[in-house]
Amino acid sequence: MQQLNHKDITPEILFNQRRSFLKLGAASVVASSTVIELMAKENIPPANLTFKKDLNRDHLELNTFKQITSYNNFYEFTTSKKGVKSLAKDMNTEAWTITIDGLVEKPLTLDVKELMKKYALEERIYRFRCVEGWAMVVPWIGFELQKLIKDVKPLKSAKYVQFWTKYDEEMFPDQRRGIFATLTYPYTEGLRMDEALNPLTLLAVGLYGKTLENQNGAPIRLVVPWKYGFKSIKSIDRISFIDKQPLNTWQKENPKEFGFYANVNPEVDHPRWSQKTERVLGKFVKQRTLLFNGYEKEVGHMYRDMDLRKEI
Ligand SMILES: Nc1nc2c(c(=O)[nH]1)N[C@H]1C(S)=C(S)[C@@H](COP(=O)(O)O)O[C@H]1N2
Ligand SMILES: [Mo]
Repeated sequence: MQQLNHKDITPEILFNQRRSFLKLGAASVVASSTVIELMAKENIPPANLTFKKDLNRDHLELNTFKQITSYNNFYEFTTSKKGVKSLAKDMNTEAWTITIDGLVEKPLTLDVKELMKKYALEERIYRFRCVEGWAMVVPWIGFELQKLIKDVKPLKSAKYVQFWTKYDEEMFPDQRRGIFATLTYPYTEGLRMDEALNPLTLLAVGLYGKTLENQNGAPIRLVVPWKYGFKSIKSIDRISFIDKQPLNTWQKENPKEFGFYANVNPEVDHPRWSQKTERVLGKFVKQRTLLFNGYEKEVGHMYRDMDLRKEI
């Protein structure tokens, strides 16, 4: 450890020292060269996570930290994508536990910080596609959900995994609105067991080398890169193993427009708009939507026997 002179102590260092996540070993941060380049250019806050880098074999072009953290869907705060960031500023995620229960041999409740020490973190550079037609590329940091699933030992009867965002009216202004709220809370999502076990399915705790910004679903959120963004539920406090397909929030809200599977598919239009193309944040020209958001090789086998036009 290098001694710090008092003159070296900037407000930034003091701020970071208060962050207990630093205990995870901020000294050794490994980032891909693509990420380091962008960090220098984009004035990205200091990295505080240790992780194995993604080699970015597909040469995906990353969206900037600013783009990813300034245009968000997080209805617990507001439906205004540009408004989430400032409303989420004071969300306190310091003491955050996550409960894993239902049809498992080893139910557990533990602090997210403990979870982050338990599983080696890795970077995953993924395409991300919202059902509304915008898309981006994000360098997430997290660990495969399957690692956690294997440790809690699901029973044979467990066929689905259901996730819940925290319910806390102090934290989330739209939850306080009661019957006038935009959605029914807590926000919930689900995956079939094979989808949950797929190596692409990530529990993300950071992006661009740093713990998640509140607006992106701190301290822990799901990332399912081949499905529309609404499946990637934010700020999770409970994961349950169940035997029946759960109703997810958007399906409950409008079953004609949103389904359980929500696989990205250019051939299946949303009732009110085409899904053939998408707009990447920061670009003016639209690009073609890819089947399973470009992850057909990794996930296509799970849907071979399904009619993707019916099982939306
Ligand atoms: N709890 C919760 N999770 C959520 C949402 C939400 O409103 N509440 N919005 C979803 C939608 S529609 C999208 S596109 C992504 C957006 O993630 P981002 O803001 O990190 O880009 O979060 C998803 N997860
Ligand atoms: Mo979305």
